[in-house]
Amino acid sequence: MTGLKLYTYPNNPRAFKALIAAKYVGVQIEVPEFAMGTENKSSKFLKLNPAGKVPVLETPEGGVFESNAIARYVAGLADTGLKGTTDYEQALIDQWVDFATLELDAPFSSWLYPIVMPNVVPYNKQREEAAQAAIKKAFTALEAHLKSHTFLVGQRVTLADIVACCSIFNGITKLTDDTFLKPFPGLKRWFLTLAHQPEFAAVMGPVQLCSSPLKYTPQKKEQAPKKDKAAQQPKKEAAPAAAATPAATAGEEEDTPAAPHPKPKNPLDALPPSKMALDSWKRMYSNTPAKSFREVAIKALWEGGDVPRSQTNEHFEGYDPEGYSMWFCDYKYPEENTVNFIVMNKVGGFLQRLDYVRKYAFGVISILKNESGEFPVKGLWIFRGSGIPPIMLDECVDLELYEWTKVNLSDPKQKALVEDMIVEEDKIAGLELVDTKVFK
Ligand SMILES: N[C@@H](CCC(=O)N[C@@H](CS)C(=O)NCC(=O)O)C(=O)O
Repeated sequence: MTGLKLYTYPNNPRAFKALIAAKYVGVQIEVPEFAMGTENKSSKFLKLNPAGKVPVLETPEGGVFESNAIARYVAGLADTGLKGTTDYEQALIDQWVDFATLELDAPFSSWLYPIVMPNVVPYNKQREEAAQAAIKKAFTALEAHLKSHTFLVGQRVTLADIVACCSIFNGITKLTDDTFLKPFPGLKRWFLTLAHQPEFAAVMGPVQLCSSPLKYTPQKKEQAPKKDKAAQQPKKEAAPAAAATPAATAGEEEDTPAAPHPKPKNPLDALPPSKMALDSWKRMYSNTPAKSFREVAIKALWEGGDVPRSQTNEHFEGYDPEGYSMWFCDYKYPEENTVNFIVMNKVGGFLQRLDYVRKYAFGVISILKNESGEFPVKGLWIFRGSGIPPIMLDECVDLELYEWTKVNLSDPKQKALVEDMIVEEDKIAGLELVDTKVFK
C-alpha cells in the first residue's frame, strides 16, 4: 500500500498508534509538516475530518479520522495478527481499545490539559483528584490482568497493546511518578516491554518514566484574590495615575464606585528619569514592517530615533543601560514542550498574566525547535530598572519556570542574539524559529 499520509502535530501519542501499527505491517506512512491551529481549520482538512482534529489518515480511498479507527485500518493492511485471529480475540482487542479510550484517555486528558494549557482548560482541584482516582482504578484493573499476562490479548503484541500503550504514554512519562506506579509493577513492566520493541521505539523514541511529575502551578492572584490584596494596601499610599499595577480591576471599582482604592506606587516610577523612552521605541517597533526591523527598529534601539507620528518632531535617545536592563529567559523544562500549539498556549498565557507590567517592559519570546522535536522557549526582555520589575517577581509565578540571565551587551555574541530575536531571524541561537510572541 502506498500513498498514505498522516496529518498530525509531532509527537502526538494518538498518531503514534497508526505509525507503530505501520511498522508491524511494513507499510510507509508519510507524515507531512502540519500547521496545527490553521491547517486543521482549512476547508480541505475539514472535508477529511469535519471535527477539525488530528490525527487524520489520507488513503487512496479517502480520509479516516479517529486515531483508533486509523490504527485498526493500518493494522489490517497485512496479515500479521495485530487485529486478532479469531472472533473472540477480535472482541478482546475491541474491549481493551474501548477501555483505553474511556478509562485511560479521558481521565489522563482531564489531569494533563489544565496543567499544560491552563488558559484553555481551566484548572480545578476536584476534577484533578477525580481524574487521578479514575486512573488508579483503571490501572488497578490493568494490573490485575497484566500480573499474569505479558500482553493484553494472546501471546504477542496486538492492536490492544498499541492503543493502550499510547493512551498512557503522556501520563506515564509526564504525570505519574514512582510512588504513583508502585502498586502497578505489572503495568510498568508491560509498558516498558512495549516501549523497547523496535516497532514502538522507532516511533516513540527513547522513553523515560516520569521522575518529576508536571504539577499545576497556581497563580498568586488565584491564591490571594486581587480584591483582598488591594484591601490590604495601606491607604496612605499615593495614587499616581500612571502606576500600572494589578490592583485596579472592574470588580473593585464596582465595590466602591465613588472611592476607588488607591493604586500602590510602583518603585520603578521613582527611578531617576531616563532619556530613553521605551514607549516611544515600542511605538516605532510596532510601526516598522517586519522586513525592516534590522535597519529601522534595531538601529533606533541602539541609536535613538524620531517618535513616530509625533506632532512636535519628538526624538528619543538610544538604549540607556543605566535606566534599563536586558534579560534572556529560557524555559527550564524544554522536554515538556513537545506539542507546538500547547507551547504557544503556554507562552500566550504567561504574557497575558503580565499585563500590569506593560509600561515597564518589552519582550520577545521565540518558540524554537530542536533536533529532538522539542520546542525550547527563549525570551528577551527589556525592563525599566536594573532588574526584573519587583511587581513581576511578586505577581507572576511563571517566572520560576524560566532561567534568567542578564544580557551582557559588551559581548558581541549576546548583542547579536538580542538583535536576531527582535528581528525574528529564521535561526535563533542555532535553532529553527517556529513562532514569536511579542509583549509590548
Ligand atoms: N478521539 C480523537 C481525539 C482527537 C483529538 O482530540 N485531537 C486533538 C489533538 S490530540 C485536536 O486535534 N485538537 C484540536 C482541536 O480540538 O481543535 C482521536 O483519538 O483521534
